[in-house]
Amino acid sequence: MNRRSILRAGVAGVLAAGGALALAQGTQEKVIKITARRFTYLPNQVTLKKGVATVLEFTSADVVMGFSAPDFNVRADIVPGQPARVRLTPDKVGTFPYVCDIFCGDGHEQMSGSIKVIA
Ligand SMILES: [Cu+2]
Repeated sequence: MNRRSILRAGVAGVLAAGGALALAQGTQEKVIKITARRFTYLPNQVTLKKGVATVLEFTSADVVMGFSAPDFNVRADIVPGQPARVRLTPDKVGTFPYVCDIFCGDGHEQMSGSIKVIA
């Protein structure tokens, strides 16, 4: 290998690394941010696409809340100051409820939302 080809190999290596990084960033999942506060989620309806991995990122604006979507077998504790991430790849089309499953006060029973999954 002469100097020039070593240089080329080095540049190619850097480009390949950059490409891998871009690929990693390109495959980043879709993230939907949801704020929970007594006794609502905002937004309280999210639309996902069947087969597309999505991260729901929950933040609590006040107290400890829960998130439970039994149709997809996912749940999380939402602790103030600590965003809770739930990864979900819907495998069915329809509208599915989710609820707060940690008692958060008078009104907790009404705290819910829905996940709409489109084809
Ligand atoms: Cu609650």
